[in-house]
Amino acid sequence: ENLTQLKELKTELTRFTAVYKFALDEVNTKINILNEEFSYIHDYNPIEHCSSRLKSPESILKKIFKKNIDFSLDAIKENIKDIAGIRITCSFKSDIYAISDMIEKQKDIELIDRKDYIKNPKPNGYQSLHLIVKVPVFLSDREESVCVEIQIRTIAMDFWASLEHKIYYKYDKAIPNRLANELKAAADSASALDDKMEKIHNEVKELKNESLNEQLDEVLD
Ligand code: 0O2
Repeated sequence: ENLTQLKELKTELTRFTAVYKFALDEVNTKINILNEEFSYIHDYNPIEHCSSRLKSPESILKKIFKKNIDFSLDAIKENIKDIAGIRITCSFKSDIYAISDMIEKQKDIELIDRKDYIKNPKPNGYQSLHLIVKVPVFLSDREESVCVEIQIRTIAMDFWASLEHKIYYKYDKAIPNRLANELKAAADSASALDDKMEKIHNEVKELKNESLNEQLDEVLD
């Protein structure tokens, strides 16, 4: 009986996740607008890369078992907040906060949760800013508030996270101590690299401004 119930739930889940796809489309459009507008103002793109994914019915089911959640769509909606996921990779740490502020301030976005693993990295070294937001999706006969998880990180943080993810699965989630220490050290180096790159970027910006001012003075003289 459980197996039939599980099969039915899997079919239902496929239908259920459609609304999350619409929410992803909406948030992606918002992010594209912010990126383009930012590049008009600041003369560079703060977003290097943006990708989105829908959790598959299989992964949703796995999470239900892992977290001991009820076999119902309401319980899934309430407890699994990362069915729709967007990952934004930025050039610099300051861009992460600029982008997240712009997203959080939008009138139709409700901030449900915010985890700053940049200010407070995980013990293994993981860094990223995680937002859980709710967006309204307008359907033919109703409006639904849908959760989207947004992970924002730099290229260096993303590089680290993708390697760590592979190692985690390779060792079946029990990484040998020596490797874990090396990974932590690599996360610290990635963070130092981010700081250095941002410092250089700011100096270049300053030089650009100075030379613009000089040119302006010459024209005005
Ligand atoms: P996947 O395959 O990326 O979806 P949750 O388990 O989501 O209910 P939690 O643990 O409080 O609750 O969420 P958190 O801390 O916000 O992290 C969720 C996601 O962040 C993970 O999703 C990963 O994508 C990423 N993440 C968190 N910690 C790490 C880490 O140490 N290493 C790497 N590489 N990624 C991390 P999933 O569902 O685990 O995986």
